[in-house]
Amino acid sequence: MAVWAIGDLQGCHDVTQRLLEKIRFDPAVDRLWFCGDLVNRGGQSIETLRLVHSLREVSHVVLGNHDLSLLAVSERTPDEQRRVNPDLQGVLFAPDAQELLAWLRGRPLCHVDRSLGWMMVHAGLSPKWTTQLAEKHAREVEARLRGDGYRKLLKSMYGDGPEWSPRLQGSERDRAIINIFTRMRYCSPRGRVAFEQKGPPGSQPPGLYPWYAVPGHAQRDLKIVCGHWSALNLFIGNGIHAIDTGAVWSGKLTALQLDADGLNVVQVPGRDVPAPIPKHRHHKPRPAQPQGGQRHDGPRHADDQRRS
Ligand SMILES: [Mn+2]
Repeated sequence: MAVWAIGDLQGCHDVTQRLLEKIRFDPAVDRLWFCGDLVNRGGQSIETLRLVHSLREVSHVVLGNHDLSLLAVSERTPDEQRRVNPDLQGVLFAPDAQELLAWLRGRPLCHVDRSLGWMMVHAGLSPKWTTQLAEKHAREVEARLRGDGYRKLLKSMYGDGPEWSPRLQGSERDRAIINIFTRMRYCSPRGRVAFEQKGPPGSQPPGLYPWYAVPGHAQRDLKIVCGHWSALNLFIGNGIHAIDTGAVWSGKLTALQLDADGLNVVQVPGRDVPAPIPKHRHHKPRPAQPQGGQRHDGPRHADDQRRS
């Protein structure tokens, strides 16, 4: 029996399969924690989503910014959906899209196992958030994502502001919570997220800190495993294990064993080519796949780049 956390898949299905083989994943006894961004850019988003969905009884998944972006696009008109990149269109126009997206929308923003001693989020926590506060705020948004008003939430979630305050209400509160859980890298001591800063620590302007190293941040009683920040690479320190090692950017895909006594990290090489910019998509020969309604010939816009 082993519990493994796995970094950002980003539509890299074959890489994910190789990692599951390398850790000898056995669904009869082992469990998986996926730290979000299952889709986008890897070219195999629909296959990746089907794979994780097929493992849903033995897995926990938290939502990443790319997953939420896919959900938001899925509520737009077919004409608008044909403007996103072919990888996401492969999900949107798949025959089983509705089932997969309904399942994805039901995933949480954070997952906690207190007996195991771990919390999983995609990006980060606000400086003042304990693990208990983080859970509380995640549950607020998750209830709305699963409720009747989810379309409104998906429409209003875009935007960088306002910064988090416990006094926020309505859609501004939801947006601030979503931005912290799914887009955070650097922030100010007061918790203002610096969305434009994506480089490794040391590259940020004065007054900004990695979210886990903000002076005076809340004490946290669980270890935190997260993804999202590929420039950070595999980072272990300050109570966090960051495991987005850039599989989609020809880095690695990382598995971290959560129930091991010592550190047990298993990695496989990521995609063998860097992800192309959308209009120069790499056409890798792949087995035939169902073409039911899939469109790969529409105009291509860098829609997915907005929330990288
Ligand atoms: Mn991300």
